[in-house]
Amino acid sequence: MGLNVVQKILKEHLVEGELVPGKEMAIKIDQTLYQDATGTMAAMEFEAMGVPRVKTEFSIIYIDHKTIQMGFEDADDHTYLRTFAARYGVHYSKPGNGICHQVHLERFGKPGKTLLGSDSHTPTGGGIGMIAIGAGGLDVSAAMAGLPFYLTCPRVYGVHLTGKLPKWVSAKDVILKLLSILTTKGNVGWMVEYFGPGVKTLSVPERATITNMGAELGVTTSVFPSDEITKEFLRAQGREEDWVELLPDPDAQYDKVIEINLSELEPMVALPHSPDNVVTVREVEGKLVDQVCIGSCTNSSYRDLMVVARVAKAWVDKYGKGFAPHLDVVVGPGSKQVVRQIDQEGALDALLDAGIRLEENACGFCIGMGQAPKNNAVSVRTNNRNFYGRSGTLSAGIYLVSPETAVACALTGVITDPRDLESKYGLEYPDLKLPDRFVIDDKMVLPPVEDPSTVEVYRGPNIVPPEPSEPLPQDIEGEVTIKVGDKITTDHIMPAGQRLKYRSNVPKYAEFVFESVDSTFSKRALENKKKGVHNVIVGGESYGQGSSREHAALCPMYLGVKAVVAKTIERIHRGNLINFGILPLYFENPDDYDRIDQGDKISMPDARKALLENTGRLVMKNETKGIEIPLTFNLSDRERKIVLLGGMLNVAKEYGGKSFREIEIEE
Ligand code: MIC
Ligand code: SF4
Repeated sequence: MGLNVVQKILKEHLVEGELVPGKEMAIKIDQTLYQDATGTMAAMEFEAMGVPRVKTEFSIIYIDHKTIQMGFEDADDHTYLRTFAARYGVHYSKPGNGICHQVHLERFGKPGKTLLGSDSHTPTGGGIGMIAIGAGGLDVSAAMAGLPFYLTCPRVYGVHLTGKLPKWVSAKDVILKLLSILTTKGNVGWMVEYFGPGVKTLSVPERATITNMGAELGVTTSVFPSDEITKEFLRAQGREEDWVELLPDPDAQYDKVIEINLSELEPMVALPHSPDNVVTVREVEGKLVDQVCIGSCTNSSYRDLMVVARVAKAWVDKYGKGFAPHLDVVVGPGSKQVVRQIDQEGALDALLDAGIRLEENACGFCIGMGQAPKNNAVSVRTNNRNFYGRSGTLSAGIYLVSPETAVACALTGVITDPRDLESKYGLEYPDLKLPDRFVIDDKMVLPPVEDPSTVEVYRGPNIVPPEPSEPLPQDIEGEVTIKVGDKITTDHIMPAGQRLKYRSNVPKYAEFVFESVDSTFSKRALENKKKGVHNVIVGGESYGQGSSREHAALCPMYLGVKAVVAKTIERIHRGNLINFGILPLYFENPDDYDRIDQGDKISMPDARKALLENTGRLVMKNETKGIEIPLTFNLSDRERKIVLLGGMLNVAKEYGGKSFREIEIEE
């Protein structure tokens, strides 16, 4: 039987297990990336592994998240990462060079390779035919140390693309459409592969927008084939030699096929506060807009900003006025290459002329690093997440759209279907071609030094290495310290924005766990810990969706959380919980979620024994209500050992270098 692209790359990289969907397998990782918000903790974890030099083909650290630098912390962290990189054989992309996923696609990604990144939007690399996966920092560090990456062998959704996008409709509308079909729930253990005649109508930046926001589906990654269009893109980046052809076999199979006819799509928008809350722009048109933000790793490419600039210029030329006077239009380009390229073509000037606020080439507004909108604002953005509170203003609503829709809203001041720019305002849709040669300038990427002994790793006062946790106790005895609802994201658990500067300092950052949900949580949990009372978190569906930040497990671990009991838990977060010794448990009967409340005293007798014997089940006694609630767990042998030992930090400390098969666990 023929293979699809996912199977081809996985087969080529398989080092443990088999390609049987649903089973744990391990793959070799060729490339890794850290960014600065997850990278400091991951780098400390790498150092704890005692490996002198990275063992991957290529590893890099990007400084793009923590660039606001209000205080010494961020700059201290950058210096730590720069010296760490030089010493351990890692490339370092300086602040100002661009957003990790955009730069990686332009300069370093290679079709057919595997990439593991400590950021959930690493799947952007799927736009050039890589298997690019987001994971917790510890997993990425382990890959840098030469260990394979463990994952569930995926089932594959084949998205069959036919037709061609109409004018004013773009790649963002494709992924919003898919989010409306598959939603953010229930896709754990799946990958997405795009195939069919529509594929060749999409450029690499468009494909990358689609694979980038595939992260919001909760799938492990998304991938496009590597074809002539990929080759053209790499040639324009001066790296044609990195191209290999990678197409599905003619008789390739998919576990489920989804049909999307590109010709039938129309402009879409994800309403607050979830990326799958998708309707057509027509359904909400006319709503007054307070802010428009264009950028983020989803939509900040040359292609995206050129479209915005051309449309804005046509408007200014025709009507003699710029963006609507009452709103702010923020543009955050994806990379230095993008800025230089659009500048050479006069598009930067056109944007400034229409009245943008130009942001640094960084994550910026997307992660709440500045540009918090006004109270109750309608903020229209081209990024990928509109989770509650993420923009920095709790009462604001974020509307996720394409660059075409964003510029239409910026010009008219209300939510506008961009097709109206032609039918009502007489503008033409720009006919855009990617350049034959992009501006190539890697001066802001520092290679590692030849002789590591010449580098001293800088550690400022903000760098506080994480403390390992204790092994899993025999009985879990404590309370439900917090009960939350469905779709709790890692932004709810561990806020970013203003709090990002504490990413390297767990005791300090832990003060903000669940800040936007219940600001008393952290204090209550710490008091319990001091009294020897175990903390348990109860969640609903899709607990831990969104970002890869391992702090959403690491800080709860520090506060003495021993277990999360939920209806479902998302993939990256589940991996992070295990890595930090927190037991992921599921309600056997989802209705039992309603039989437990915050503050209930609970116990899980013989929890350790259940794991040792791998029973797959244990009972939670709700002492307050006098009832028993059956729970399940589903852990591989490797994962059980990690949880029993209290997390990967303990494993690395006590068994560094040993394979999991050799580790014997005491009762
Ligand atoms: C995000 O988009 O939420 C982030 C910030 O890029 C995160 C990583 C982080 O929290 O540092 C992600 O997507 O993994
Ligand atoms: Fe940065 Fe936003 Fe992309 Fe995350 S989603 S990497 S914060 S631009």
